[in-house]
Amino acid sequence: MVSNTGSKIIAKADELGASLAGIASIASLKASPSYDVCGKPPYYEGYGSIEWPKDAKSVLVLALSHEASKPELDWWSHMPGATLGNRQLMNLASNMAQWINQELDINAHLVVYHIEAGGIFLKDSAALAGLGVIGKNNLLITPELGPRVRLRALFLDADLEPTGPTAFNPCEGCDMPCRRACPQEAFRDGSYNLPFCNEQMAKNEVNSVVVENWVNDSPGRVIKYCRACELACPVAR
Ligand code: B12
Repeated sequence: MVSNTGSKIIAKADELGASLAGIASIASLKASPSYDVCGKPPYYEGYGSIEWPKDAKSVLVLALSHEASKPELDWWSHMPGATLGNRQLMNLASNMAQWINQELDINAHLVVYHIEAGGIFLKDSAALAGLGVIGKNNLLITPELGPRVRLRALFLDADLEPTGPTAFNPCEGCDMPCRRACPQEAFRDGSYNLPFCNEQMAKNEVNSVVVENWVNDSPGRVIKYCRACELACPVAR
């Protein structure tokens, strides 16, 4: 059961344009697999020790649909927010924070994107909030939109009842087209290998393209980061 305050928050997120929303506790995030590997070699030394605001007790996770038919939402460029989808999510998060602060007397504050800058593990948060589960492609898979979502979050200085996790289990019995689709074979060892994935991201950066009619009808240079493991997922397609 979601608390009354929690359901009001989720209903408001829905009204303001979130595709999905849910609540997780900071305590559960501190017990999550990502928290455990943070600061540790071989990949995550750069994150250092994680410090989140000490009054934050819960996180509100917001998801926005990134359907394959709207690839431009995901194109990265030098503009505030970097992608059109992330700009929408930042606006949504900021409108939600304002509403929660004013209407519910709960202190809500924006979470930065990057973990090393004080951000949170958005996939773990979303899984703990019951939006979906972490799939074989190492992405959050939701029943409604598969992995084709982008995430943002707010810290809430209130102990709200979590909305997850969920028993959804889409990868069971799947023959993993996501893993076969990877151009770098980043799953060749049976789990996600970050350096291989990073090689693909670096290639995508070198191959940035100019798009006509980008922001304000002007041409702009964009990076189309690889989404192969995401777009190959059959869930909700
Ligand atoms: C750094 C980063 C990258 C780096 C490194 C990726 C990585 N996996 O470490 C690079 C640039 C390579 C990258 C690539 C991609 N990324 Co990225 N990335 C991030 C970022 C900023 C941090 C991720 C991170 O370091 N997490 C912490 C580490 C420790 O987690 P992890 O290695 O991914 O895996 C942990 C979890 O899976 C967890 N876990 C496993 N099982 C379970 C079960 C439960 C119950 C729980 C709670 C947790 C859990 O344990 C693992 C660690 O042991 C997040 C945004 C954010 N603030 O979270 C976006 C994010 C994860 N990326 C995203 C996306 C979409 C991508 C790409 C598809 C590229 C693209 N076009 O955007 C690829 C996909 C790669 C992949 N298959 O994982 C989305 C994911 C959306 C989704 N549906 O899941 C995010 C959330 C950003 C967003 N805008 O919404 N990314």
